[in-house]
Amino acid sequence: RPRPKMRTVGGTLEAFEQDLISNLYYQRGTTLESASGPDGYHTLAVTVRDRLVGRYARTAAAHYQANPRFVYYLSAEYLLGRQLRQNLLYTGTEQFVRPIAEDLGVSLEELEAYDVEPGLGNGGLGRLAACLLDSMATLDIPAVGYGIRYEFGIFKQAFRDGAQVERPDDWTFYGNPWEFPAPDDRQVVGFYGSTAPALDDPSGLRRQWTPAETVRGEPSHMLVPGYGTPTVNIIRLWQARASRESFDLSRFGAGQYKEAVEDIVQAENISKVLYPDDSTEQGRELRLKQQYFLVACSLRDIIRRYRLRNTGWDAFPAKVVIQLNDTHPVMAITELMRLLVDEYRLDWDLAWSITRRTFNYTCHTLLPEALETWSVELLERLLPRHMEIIYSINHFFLQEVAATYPGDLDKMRRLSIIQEYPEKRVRMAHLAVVGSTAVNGVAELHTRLLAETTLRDFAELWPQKFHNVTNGVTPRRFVRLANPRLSELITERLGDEGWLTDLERLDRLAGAADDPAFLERWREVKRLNKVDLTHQVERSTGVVVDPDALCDVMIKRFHEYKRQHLKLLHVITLFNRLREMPEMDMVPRTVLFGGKAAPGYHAMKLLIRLVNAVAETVNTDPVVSRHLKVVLLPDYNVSRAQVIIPAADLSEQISLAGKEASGTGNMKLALNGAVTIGTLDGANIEIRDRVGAENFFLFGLDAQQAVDLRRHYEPRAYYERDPELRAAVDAIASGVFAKGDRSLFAPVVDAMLGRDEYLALADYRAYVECQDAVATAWRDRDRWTRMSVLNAARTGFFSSDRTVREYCDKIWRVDPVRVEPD
Ligand code: 26Q
Repeated sequence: RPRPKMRTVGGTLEAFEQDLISNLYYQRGTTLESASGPDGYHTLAVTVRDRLVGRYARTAAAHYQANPRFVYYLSAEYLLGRQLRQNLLYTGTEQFVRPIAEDLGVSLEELEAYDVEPGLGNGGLGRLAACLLDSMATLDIPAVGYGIRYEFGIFKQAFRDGAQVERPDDWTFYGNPWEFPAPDDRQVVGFYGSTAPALDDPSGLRRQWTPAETVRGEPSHMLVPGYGTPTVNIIRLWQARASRESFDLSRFGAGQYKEAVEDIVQAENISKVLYPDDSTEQGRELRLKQQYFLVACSLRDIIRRYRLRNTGWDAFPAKVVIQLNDTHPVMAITELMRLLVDEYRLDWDLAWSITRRTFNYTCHTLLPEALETWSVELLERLLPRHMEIIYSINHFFLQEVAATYPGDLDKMRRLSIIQEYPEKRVRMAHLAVVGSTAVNGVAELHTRLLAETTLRDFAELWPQKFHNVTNGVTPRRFVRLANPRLSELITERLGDEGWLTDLERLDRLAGAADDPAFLERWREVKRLNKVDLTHQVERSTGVVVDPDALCDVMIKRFHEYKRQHLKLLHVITLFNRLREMPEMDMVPRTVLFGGKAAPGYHAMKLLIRLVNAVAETVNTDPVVSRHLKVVLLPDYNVSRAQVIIPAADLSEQISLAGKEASGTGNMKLALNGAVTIGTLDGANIEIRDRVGAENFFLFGLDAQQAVDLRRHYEPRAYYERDPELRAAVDAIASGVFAKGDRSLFAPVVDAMLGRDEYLALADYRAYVECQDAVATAWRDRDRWTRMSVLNAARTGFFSSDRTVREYCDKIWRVDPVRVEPD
């Protein structure tokens, strides 16, 4: 689709400068002479932000006028990344800021240092939500994102003696200039209490819930501008506040100050902190409270918005489509039923029909331990009415099942929303599938495996419900903002910036892969990006690295299935080879790790210690360190990703096949010209299909082989058969990385030789040989650069714009609404 040319709401440079001075004076209460760094940052931020407000107002007006079908994206997590640069880009004001800042004797870089990243998510799922919102706005899709305004986001990671230590992320300490509080739209949410029959309901399906505790949800919103369009959508974040009754005046009067505020503290704890678990279920009461809090506030807000322009309920599913980002917000299904049946007095059947037509569910995992379940006992206590509703939903659903499969009790047991043994629990994924119109996986393999394994019985019962929507990433943040040098080169070659909103145009770069002059410039861009990264590495770790070395990166949460330990075995193998043959001609490499481990995930925290210990040993070895450097960059987050990704030569995507739902870092790296070494897992498969097998380093078992091997797997056999593998494992066991202490890393060795849950030893030989092929390819500079160019040229498919179009076509059936231009 043709896009209008980028519009500037920036006005003139003079007007921008005037607004800056005025905002400094009236918003910060200070003057140019006495302004501090934070004053400068906040002033710039609100001045840029204000240029989006007009667009937002026009978007809201256009939406009100058109009364369109809206997408409501419900997600417990958003990883938006820093806002300043993005908003400068989207408003076209970056051009003003440089000269003005120069005049004032500050740099944009200095000011940006105060721009805090809202870390309201763990990893891939939260970042995907942010990419989809960016693309929805860019495609003029009427949409609102709903989430939680955690007071503390994902913890900050530091290392002490190589071990991960966590510090709270007090991200709003200096204030957040990007959000608008909307206290008028607050909501009240109940918890606990009891239920009773509704007086006039013979069916018994309508009941009355009297909560024992109430909490207020206060919304604020952040602007989500589209690129190259005046559309500005919002993300609405809820913060828990004590409802007015919580302040116990009688206690306060009696001098019991602590007791008087106890309920306030309780209530406000709900949105206090993001749970830092990635892909492992942590069934905590407070977590369930968070989930219900998000859902209850958001649904009331959705209904409020619906009623601004519509009456009755018949049109509800036509005007409202709710997308559930994994199972975290699935209680929304139950809550909508409760609102419709108990509060708005609709028939059960009508309410159920409306509900099922309204919701869709995206699944992001295959790991059984990541499938959320909540104990019936907890639900009965915290949300008694919702538990009753779940029982009723399940009752009617199982009637349907019994009609389809008469007498098949085993099928009923497997499909049931309630798991009976070893204790009664609610399976949130089952509730999600039963209550949704469409269910989707996030990459082709993932969707296939969902339908064949995790959700097989459902896929058999309702095949038409299942869809694939392969993930994507926004090229605005992950190419244009992260990699301005490459962006300029691409724009120069393609003639305009159209690729930023039509990423498949990158395929026109393929011709340039045979142009030696272009290859030279491509290499130069990569080199300059590597120099930038080198500085950051040196600043944060003190390690000096060579910008001409192969930059080998593995950036993602630490998790066993992702197999950082397999990468480490390769590093140790290179170390052993260099120790054995100091004169060998090895390709110089910098191996960069980045990622956090969940604070309670002890195996991964120990692995982090080991990575740091290996890094220390490698980097201080006079011989080895001439060819090899190993760095674990602390506190990996979106901002750091934006520095690392443009500098990467090699992208490590080495999860055990069948475990990584999709991956999105793989896409960001390929788009920035990194070549992938990877398994046939998640979206790696689709990346390889597009870039071509000759431009992708494939190794390892496929998903079927992994399943087969696991049935009679003996990791020790691999250890005994392969001398290099044995040497690598023995090195860990020997204590060389622990100053001779053989016990410290013994659990890592035991896990490898004992169960080796994710078959790292089975894939080791193939991986090391593939890495040797990488090194050979690297020596041929033009060959490598050609591969790099072709990776970028052929991965335009992985734009989240394409992902959003697919959601629109297959699931949402929404149309864009154009907003009046500036
Ligand atoms: C659940 C219950 C209690 C506490 C925490 C959680 C929890 C939190 C976050 C469970 C899972 C997550 C995050 C999952 C996630 O990020 N999944 C990733 O989603 C990406 C986007 O689709 C995929 O690309 C990745 O493959 C997938 O791992």
